[in-house]
Parts: sequence; structure tokens; C-alpha cells
Amino acid sequence: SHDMMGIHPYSGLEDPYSLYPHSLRNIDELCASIVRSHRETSQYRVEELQALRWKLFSREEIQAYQSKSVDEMWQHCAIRLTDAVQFVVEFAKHIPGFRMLSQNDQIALLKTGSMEVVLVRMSRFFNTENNTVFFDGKFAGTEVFKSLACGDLIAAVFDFAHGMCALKLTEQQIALFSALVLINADRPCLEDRSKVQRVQRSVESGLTHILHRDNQESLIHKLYQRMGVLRSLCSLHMEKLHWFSQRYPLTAHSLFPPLYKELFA
Ligand code: CLR
Repeated sequence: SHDMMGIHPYSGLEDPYSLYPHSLRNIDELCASIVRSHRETSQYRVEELQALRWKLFSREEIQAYQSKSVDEMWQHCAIRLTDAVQFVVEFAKHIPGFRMLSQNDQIALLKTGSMEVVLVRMSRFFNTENNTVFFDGKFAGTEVFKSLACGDLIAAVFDFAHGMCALKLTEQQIALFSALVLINADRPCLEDRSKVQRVQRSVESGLTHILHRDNQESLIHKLYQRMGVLRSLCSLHMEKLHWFSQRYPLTAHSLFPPLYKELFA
């Protein structure tokens, strides 16, 4: 019966082999769990962000960010990023099937995927009309991040957000896409790849299901393209982090948040 194959994300008692969503009802339940988890961990609702759209940093405030030292600004951004990553970890825990993976595989997926999901989520915090992102309570353009001394990364990240916004995804589509970015059986260092693959397939069918329902099947190709861009952005982030830690070992070792170090260092 379908009830016996039901996915109960919060029970912790799921049978791994029930993860193939054989019935439409199961797919609906899977999508509903992922959308709920996204909503509960997304920090701000779209309407709230919409209302804050024109709250920009003043010239003086921008100058204050620009006159921070490289390591001070890196530390500041690392803290903000780590906050965002923490919400992504919470999101992951409620993706049906995620918690049935081994601790090792959960960490391996988060190591490579959490930053990517933060960047997907960034599109919700982005104003394409003036190319600004919600950061520290107001909207900030690329110039705010000048003292990080990694203009190419910042430009690429803003570009990516712009491209994501152009897709005009719904909250449900963003939720399912985020889950798919995270649950990827091709990530390095996985112990039980086939188990991850089963979870991945269930999330894939969830995404396909809602795109079909929304009559937007053509989006799937664009989303897979975006995943390629995400991968290159994250390797650029790692490259910059490596550069930074060599230059400022003390900040990187003692002042970066432990979770940031654990996931990216
Ligand atoms: C992404 C969506 C999250 C909330 C959030 C928090 C911190 C923001 C992040 C968003 C977008 C990217 C961001 C980040 C802080 C610093 C970082 C603006 C809006 C920029 C791109 C600088 C990265 C610097 C690293 C190289 C350290 O739910």
C-alpha cells in the first residue's frame, strides 16, 4: 500500500527503499516537506525582502566597509556566510532521506553543497534593478565588498544571482532546486553513493513533478546549466579562501567561525 511507502521526514524511521516515490501522493508529500523546510529556514520571506528593496547603504556606510582591512572584512563576511550556511544545514536535515545517510555522507554533501545552496538562496535577497544584495540589514552593491580584494569572485557571484533572478523561480521551485543541489551522488568522498543516488532520484522526481505542474518543463535544462556555474563559483571561493589563509593565517585560524573552517578549510 502507498501508506507503507509513505515518507515521514520527522519520524527518523523511514525505510530507505521506500524513497522511490512510486505514487503521485508520495511525490506530493516529498515536495511539501522540502518546501516547508525551505520556508522555515529561509530567514526572510519574499514579501519582507520586497518591502526592504530600497533600503540602501549610504555613501558613508559604504566608505566604512571600504576602509576595513582585508582580514577584518573577510572575517565579517565569513561570519555572515556561516550564519547562512547554518540555515542550509537545518534545511538539509529535513529533506526526506538526508538523515538516513551516514554522518560521513551528510558532511560530505554539506561540505560541497552548502555554499552552493547559499548562492541559490542569494537570488531571493537580490535586487536586479540596481544589482544589490541584502547584507547586514541593507542592500549592498559590489563596491561594499571592495576591501575583500576578490573583485572577480564578487562580480561572478553577483552575475550568478542576476542569472538566477532572470529564471523567475517560485519559492517551491527554489526549494526543490536547492534540495537537488545538495543531494548530489557525484560529490567526492561519499561512502554509500547508491544510497545518495536513491535520495537524489526522489528529489529529481519532485522537481520534475512541480515543473510539470507549473507547465515549465523547459526550466530543467536551465537549472542543470546553473549547477555547472555553481560548481565553478564554489571552486573560485575555495581558491580565494586558500589565498586568504596563506596571507592571513592568524585570522583564518583563530577568528573564522568553526563551522566555516570545518566546511571549507
Ligand atoms: C545569501 C542568502 C542567505 C542570507 C545571506 C547571508 C550572507 C550573504 C549571502 C546571503 C549572499 C552572499 C554574501 C553573504 C555575505 C557575504 C557574501 C553577500 C544574502 C558576499 C558575496 C562576499 C563573499 C566573501 C567570501 C569570499 C568570504 O539566506
